[in-house]
Amino acid sequence: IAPRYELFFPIQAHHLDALAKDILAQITPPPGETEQKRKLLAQLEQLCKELISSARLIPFGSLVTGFATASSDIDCIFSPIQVSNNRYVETPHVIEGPTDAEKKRLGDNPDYPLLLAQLLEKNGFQVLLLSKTRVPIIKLKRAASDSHPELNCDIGFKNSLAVHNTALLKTYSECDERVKPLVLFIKWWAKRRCINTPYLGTLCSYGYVLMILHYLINVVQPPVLPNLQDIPPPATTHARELSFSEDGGDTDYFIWFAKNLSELPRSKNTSSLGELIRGFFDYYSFKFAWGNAVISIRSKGGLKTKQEKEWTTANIKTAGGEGETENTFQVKNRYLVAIEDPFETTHNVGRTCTGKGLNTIRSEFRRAMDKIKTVSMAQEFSIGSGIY
Ligand code: 3AT
Ligand code: MG
Repeated sequence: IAPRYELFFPIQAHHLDALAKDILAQITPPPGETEQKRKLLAQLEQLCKELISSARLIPFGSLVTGFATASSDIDCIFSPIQVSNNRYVETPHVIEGPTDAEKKRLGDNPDYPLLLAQLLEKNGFQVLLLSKTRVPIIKLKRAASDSHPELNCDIGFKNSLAVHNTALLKTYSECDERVKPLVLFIKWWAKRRCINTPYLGTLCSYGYVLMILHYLINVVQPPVLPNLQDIPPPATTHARELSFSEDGGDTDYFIWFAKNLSELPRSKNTSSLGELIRGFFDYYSFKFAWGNAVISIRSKGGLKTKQEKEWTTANIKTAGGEGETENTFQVKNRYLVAIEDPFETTHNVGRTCTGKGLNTIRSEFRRAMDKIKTVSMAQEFSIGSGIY
């Protein structure tokens, strides 16, 4: 079957290209939507200033990277207050914190997320405050009306690394015009096939983006993307651009990546979007070693092994209560899907995937490959079908 299968490839890619472009036209947010989301964020920021006059909402995620689909939420971080060791403290390096008068009005160690949640609720937003998460999150919703569109927004109280990984993703997207459509298409497919729900055992959007970047940097030949983290920083680079350490934390994250794209050579790869989509599905269906490999886009070659990273079983320690011994739980699921965060290298972005989730993801990849083969042949005979 193999040679025949290869023979069909140009036809498959051609049809897939047309299909992907058709879908992209439907899922790309209408013109002005990003602007509208930014306006909404500015309005929300204005409300936050009622709490602290210097308050800012710093966006990250798909609103900044450009990987937003029409249904994407707005992700942002509240500044200048963040949570640190269960206390609310001023974010380091922020020039303006609460004024003395504001501190006096708010009292000692105020519960900022709660105060902000109350303020937003008073202003007509549907508010859900998640305070049991590692860092509190306010989930905001507002239904569409004549005067405003629907709003879905998450406000976090600490996640400064997300601002850096967002900048990395945005820079990769600016390296080559095929990155964004490929990401949007795969995100659309993953959402539609229900394998993009971390809390139900599958992978987050960010994980899929890292899988795509690994494919474009290390797998497809010639590469579509350079490894921006593998380019040495110029000697004049400021220490602030090299490493970042969270307030209260003792880890330094190496956050450097090349940003001056005009100095990098253009990719020699001339593949169409359809060819890249097919190659992506093919790689994760048949070639990627799910059981043993760790995706590490910051490393040369893009892969590590689970043994090398000691990502086999995780031991979770819980402090025992008074008079009790400490308990250690072995968590086997933690590294089933292993995707190293490009900056926080101890963090597995794929940790949300359960055994069942992994099986579903893998069979969805193979299903997509099957459909790609069938749809190409079907379209040849004008039967019509889709990979969805
Ligand atoms: P959507 O368009 O909202 O689906 P997105 O790119 O905004 O896609 P998310 O809302 O899932 O993705 O996440 C927003 C950002 O938060 C992306 C990344 O900078 C950070 N992030 C998300 N999940 C993780 C994770 N598991 N580990 C580290 N950073 C993460
Ligand atoms: Mg988002």
